[in-house]
Amino acid sequence: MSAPTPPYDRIPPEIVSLDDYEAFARGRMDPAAWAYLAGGAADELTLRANREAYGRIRLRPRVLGDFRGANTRVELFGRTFAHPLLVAPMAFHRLAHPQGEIATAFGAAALEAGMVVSMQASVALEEIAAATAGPKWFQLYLYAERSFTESLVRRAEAAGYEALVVTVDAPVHGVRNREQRAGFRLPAGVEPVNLREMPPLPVCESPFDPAYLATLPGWDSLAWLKSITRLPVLLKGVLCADDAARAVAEGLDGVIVSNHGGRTLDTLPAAIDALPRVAERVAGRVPVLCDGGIRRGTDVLKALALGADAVLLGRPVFHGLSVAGATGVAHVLKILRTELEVAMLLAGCPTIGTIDRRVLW
Ligand code: FNR
Ligand code: LAC
Repeated sequence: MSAPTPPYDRIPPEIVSLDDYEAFARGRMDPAAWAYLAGGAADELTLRANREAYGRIRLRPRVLGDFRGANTRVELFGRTFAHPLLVAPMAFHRLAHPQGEIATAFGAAALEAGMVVSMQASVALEEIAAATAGPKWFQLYLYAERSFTESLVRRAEAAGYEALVVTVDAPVHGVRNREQRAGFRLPAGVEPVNLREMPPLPVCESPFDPAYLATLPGWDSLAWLKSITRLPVLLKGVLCADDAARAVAEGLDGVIVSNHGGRTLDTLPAAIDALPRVAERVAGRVPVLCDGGIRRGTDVLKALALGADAVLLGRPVFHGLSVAGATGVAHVLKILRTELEVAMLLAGCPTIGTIDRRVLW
């Protein structure tokens, strides 16, 4: 595995969109690490669908609106965010940059973006939290065994994380053929450092091996988690309105509509296509967030119009990190935020609260 190319100290001026960042990042990362980052499950139909679905939605412009006091502020769990863009949890940022999640945290904080830190981060969760004052949430997977999870939750609470995000759509690694063909392995020096004390999961040929099945969490695991923490708990990886309704009924504090960036079960629908029914069922009782394929301010506007309270950005953050470290992450978020403002202005929406289905053609 080759080390990533050192980041630019000046952002190339021809980078003006998130896709430009992807094109620059592709040539800079090790090919196997790129396959891990960019790839999805199986034939990558869901990976592509996430983007194609946004492209099919048409916007409806409005002219000559009154925009005095216009802003992109949103409130989530009692905190006001300057805009509705958060960094999605992603493992191993050190694949893209020697400082890994620390650099990402600086970039996010510069743009006042919330950051969701992955349990599989390549830097200690305490160091990431301490690096900036920006708001951070902690993402984790649950297992039947609870004592390690409890210790992780206590660490996240002590470090100042403001919410827990439990990812439920990946109890098993997806069939990641691109990753397999590239022979991706973590390079020396990049590891999930927060999981050093975790009891190892059994190595099984089949996910139906009883030893593996014994590790899987259930709704009771979420009830338990709620019982041991006062932090809001969001469920990430919900596409089905029935699951979202159950989450609300179980007392969870938010849902994230996501197909894991097309990385788990191929041929799932695009996240944006699943969002409306989830949002309708949740009916404003808890925040609904959405991720997958968001690359344009117009995509953000569409997600908000179809019921999202905020959105998360995955791979483009990694691209920015690879190209120009913290500055690249900040620039990615800045591009998207400015595009969102342009789209809001042209669609006649001075505030996030005024965005609804009327912005759709
Ligand atoms: C992810 N994702 C993810 N999700 C999660 O809950 N925990 C994790 O550790 C990871 N790790 C991870 C690594 C990499 C390299 C990628 C690309 C993605 C999924 C992520 O949070 C998010 O759902 C998607 O990336 C969103 O789609 P886009 O924006 O990448 O299209
Ligand atoms: C992934 C795991 C880490 O998507 O969630 O690669």
